[in-house]
Amino acid sequence: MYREGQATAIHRADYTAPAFWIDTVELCFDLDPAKTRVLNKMRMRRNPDVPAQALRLDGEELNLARVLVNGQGASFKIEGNQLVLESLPGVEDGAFDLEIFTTCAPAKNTKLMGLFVSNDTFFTQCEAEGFRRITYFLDRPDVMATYTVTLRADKAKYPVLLSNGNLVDHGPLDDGRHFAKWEDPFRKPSYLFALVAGQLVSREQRISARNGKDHLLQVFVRPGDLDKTEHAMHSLMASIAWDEARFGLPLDLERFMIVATSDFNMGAMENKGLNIFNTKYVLANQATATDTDYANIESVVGHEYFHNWSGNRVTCRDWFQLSLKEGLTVFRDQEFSLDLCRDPSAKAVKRIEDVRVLRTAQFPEDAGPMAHPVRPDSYIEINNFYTVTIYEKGAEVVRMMQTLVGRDGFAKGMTLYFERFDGQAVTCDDFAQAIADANPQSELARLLPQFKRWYSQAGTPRVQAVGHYDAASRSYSLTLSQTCAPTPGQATKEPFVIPIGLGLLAQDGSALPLQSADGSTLSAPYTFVMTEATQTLTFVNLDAEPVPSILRGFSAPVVLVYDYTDAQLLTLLAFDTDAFNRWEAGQRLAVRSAITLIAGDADISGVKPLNDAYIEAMRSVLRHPDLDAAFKELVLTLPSETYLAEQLNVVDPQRIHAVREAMRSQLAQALANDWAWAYETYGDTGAYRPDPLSSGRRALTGMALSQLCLAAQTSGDVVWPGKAYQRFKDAGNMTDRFNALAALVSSGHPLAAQALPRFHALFKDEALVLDKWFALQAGATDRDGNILPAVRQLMKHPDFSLRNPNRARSVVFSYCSANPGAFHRRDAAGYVFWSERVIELDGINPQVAARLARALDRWKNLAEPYRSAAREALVRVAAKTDLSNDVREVVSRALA
Ligand code: 0A1
Ligand code: ZN
Repeated sequence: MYREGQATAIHRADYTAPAFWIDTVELCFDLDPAKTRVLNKMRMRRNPDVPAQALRLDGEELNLARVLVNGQGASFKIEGNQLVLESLPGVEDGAFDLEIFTTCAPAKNTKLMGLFVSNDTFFTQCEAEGFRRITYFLDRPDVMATYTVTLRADKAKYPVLLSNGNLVDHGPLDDGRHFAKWEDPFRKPSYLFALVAGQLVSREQRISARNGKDHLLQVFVRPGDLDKTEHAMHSLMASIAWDEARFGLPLDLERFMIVATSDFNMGAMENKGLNIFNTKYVLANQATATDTDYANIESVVGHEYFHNWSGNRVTCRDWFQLSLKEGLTVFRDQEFSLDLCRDPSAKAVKRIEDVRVLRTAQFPEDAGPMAHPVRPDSYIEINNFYTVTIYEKGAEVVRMMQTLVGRDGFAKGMTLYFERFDGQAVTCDDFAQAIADANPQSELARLLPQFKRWYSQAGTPRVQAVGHYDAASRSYSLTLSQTCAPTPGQATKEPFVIPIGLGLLAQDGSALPLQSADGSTLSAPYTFVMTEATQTLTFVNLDAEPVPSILRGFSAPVVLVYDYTDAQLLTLLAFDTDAFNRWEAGQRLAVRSAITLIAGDADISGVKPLNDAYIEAMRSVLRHPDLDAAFKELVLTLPSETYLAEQLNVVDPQRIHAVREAMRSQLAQALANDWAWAYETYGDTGAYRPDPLSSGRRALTGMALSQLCLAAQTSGDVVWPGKAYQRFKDAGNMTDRFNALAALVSSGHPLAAQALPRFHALFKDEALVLDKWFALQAGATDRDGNILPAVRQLMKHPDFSLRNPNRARSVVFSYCSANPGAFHRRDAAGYVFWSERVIELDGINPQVAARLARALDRWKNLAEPYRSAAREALVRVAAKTDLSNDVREVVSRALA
């Protein structure tokens, strides 16, 4: 394949409006896996605001048969991936019809972009630039048209024919074929186009909205999967109700469809009225899905549904504005899940989980070679910018806006945003301006230009806090300083607007009122809005030095540096009224013990990294009568190896792994009786329901079992591994069954060798469960380098295929991206495996290959010999001449 010379960067500053508009599109498909014929008839007109120029349409891997302008043959040329029409005779001022006939080969489409086939069913994926793989088009989000789509296909093989909008006609054709005609009344960019054709069945639900309008909701799956659609349908109904109630945003379509496919590059896609989902985020029943799966389905169904307003009704002007829809929609799905938690403790758990993702995935991105602002300035391949920065950091930026204008003020801002921009393609600036304009008296309105640095400056700010208590004046001052390290292309940064949730505790743990020097009492919860490089706050009427609780609720996506004493952290862990900081105090204690050992050069074999105070604190949390199981599980989970690595300038992954494992096994042994107590206390959760409370109990029970099996490894106890095996066999739901299996596998117990084949045999026809089976083994704790050979073996398993993204992720990504202790080998064999897989995958699916390529993003921080070996592996990949732009961009940035 010829790929060289295509890789040119696109810059945000170069944006110009399109030279032509497309008002209507009529598409007609003759669906055939080997050769699908596409007739595309567009009503177009020149954009009078742009100098007259040739019409350039994007197209990729298409066979062009015919081009007609106003029904007449027209002259055209092909330049690279563009169809160019220089002269459009007689149409200079007005509108014209352009008809294009092309064919494409869906069965050969392994990239899963454009029109592809999965399990004999046709699907499309058009975001970001997939529509050009279906027909020649102005494939950019600011060109919005209304679509009429006719699908024709063999009726026996493809009984269900779906596209966006409303079904307006259908019927039989000759030769056993049939057709369906769909009309989408809403103007949309091409990336929201979709079609599906195949043998599918659906769960249906009719609902009446508040305004009395009736809607048909459908969840389409393969026959046999219908018993796994109830939760997705409930999640969809809950999403519809929530968006009406919280933001006054109704469902605007008569019909809303979700279709599941097992071959999908991402989680799901918000095509107008026809969401296409990875099966992972639709299918669930208690026998096959875990509590985490249930929670993910709820939030992804919500996410795609919420895009109907934030993304579809108001879309992005260009792909640099991607976070306009993604950051906002992640914020919305997070709020949805939070609002569904009735209990404050469950809300805290959800917030902690979201922050954990941000800190273990986005913070490293923001500190590495792929760092980019929430609104990037340039890219080579847009597919590489569907990142945790655009999504999760983007959501934090929206969250800070809500903090600055208040919950009601934010809702007003959203209303104004949709009033102003409905039906348009707009920018991040437009969004921020609308939120500020709806709240003219707010801090956001006052600070808007500075606040928008969150969109333009990359990197995670560090906020250093220093406290000083003055006994004579009974006052406490807190000096805050912010800095942000350079990122690629941005050497210096201006100060950010940083909302900092703040409280003070007395040494006995009680909450102290916040009194400022002028004598006024600040109402709780208090948020200080930091704007300068350095600022000092003073609080008075304090009898002793207080314990500061800073960045409550993780009020901004920053690293907080404060030199807490162990005693202060223990006070926060035991008493802070802010659940986030309570959890954070436990994490800080664990990080501290780990880092001291990791960064030193003492021999660590047989070491016990945790001190008694920490262990006793963990015991109190575990045995606490009032804390929820889910919260306990979070507190007792040690910081991940990835998070620990981020705290170090020079990373020795094996030392990190060894220290963390030592901590885990120390906790297992020291708390053995308490784990047993927890297992007995929480182990029976009754009839299965995936609600936060009982999920939390299962999570804690699973952790207890895993710790008890780990302790058994040292003590030689056979009882707990035996109980784990029993639970594995008898469990009434996948969460308990999988946790029991994982306990055996992660402790390296011989019973795992019996349980694994049994699990495979039980679920050999359940692809999503097999993914878990593969992932568990590829992600297992390394013992003497045993994981890499196991992974190579798994790739030879008859159920393995690199072509299926879920399966590739379950083996290759679970090893390379999620198992640092096994991947970073002194003999560099992990990196060799990685480079082979990146190259192999690139020939199949560049998007997935480029994600895998990112596993070595942080190679520059590695200690020797890892650093040199990782670099060599990157160089080996970069040396390939026919790499995709996707992988090329990632490895060149890594090596720059
Ligand atoms: N907009 C989708 C994410 C998505 C992006 C690209 C895709 O192409 C393979 C697929 C999905 C979302 O945010 O859910
Ligand atoms: Zn999204």
